[in-house]
Amino acid sequence: MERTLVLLKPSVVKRMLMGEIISRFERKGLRIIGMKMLYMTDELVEEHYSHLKDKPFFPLLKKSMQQTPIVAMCVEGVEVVRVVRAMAGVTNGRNAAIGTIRGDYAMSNQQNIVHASDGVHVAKEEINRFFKPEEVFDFGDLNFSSLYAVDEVDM
Ligand code: FUP
Repeated sequence: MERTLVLLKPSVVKRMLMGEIISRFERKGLRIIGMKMLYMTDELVEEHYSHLKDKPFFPLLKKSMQQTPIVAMCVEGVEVVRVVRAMAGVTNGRNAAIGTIRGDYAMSNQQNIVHASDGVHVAKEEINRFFKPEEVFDFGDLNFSSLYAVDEVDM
């Protein structure tokens, strides 16, 4: 089953919205199969946002990601990469549709609540960046029958 990486950014921790954001993924029917709180080191921010390291806003972005620990989650579901990106909404919270996470909780481009992997290949890389293999758990088909039709899951 497909997996993706979600980060709850420091603004979520500071605003005490962790439970609220996590519950949105659970309510959707996505399973959290790995979760931890950690400080992003300089190296981790630079690797994670390497595609942005030459942008003028990178120092500010880096600082914003290091204000508090973040919460990293490995989330599982059918087509979960696409579904979670849709749940997150577009990058800038002011432009994100109401009903999306960024649209409902963010007024900023940078303080935009969540990071979500933007492709299946990228998701694998990002999960490995934040989790050791033993920190991601395989629950098997626990409650798939209440989440999917039998022909939608490949177990
Ligand atoms: P996304 O995939 O939606 O997280 O968007 P990007 O990878 O393009 O952006 C990564 C982070 O850079 C986002 F958290 C927002 C931040 N950013 C800025 O701070 N300023 C900008 O002008 C653009 C992006």
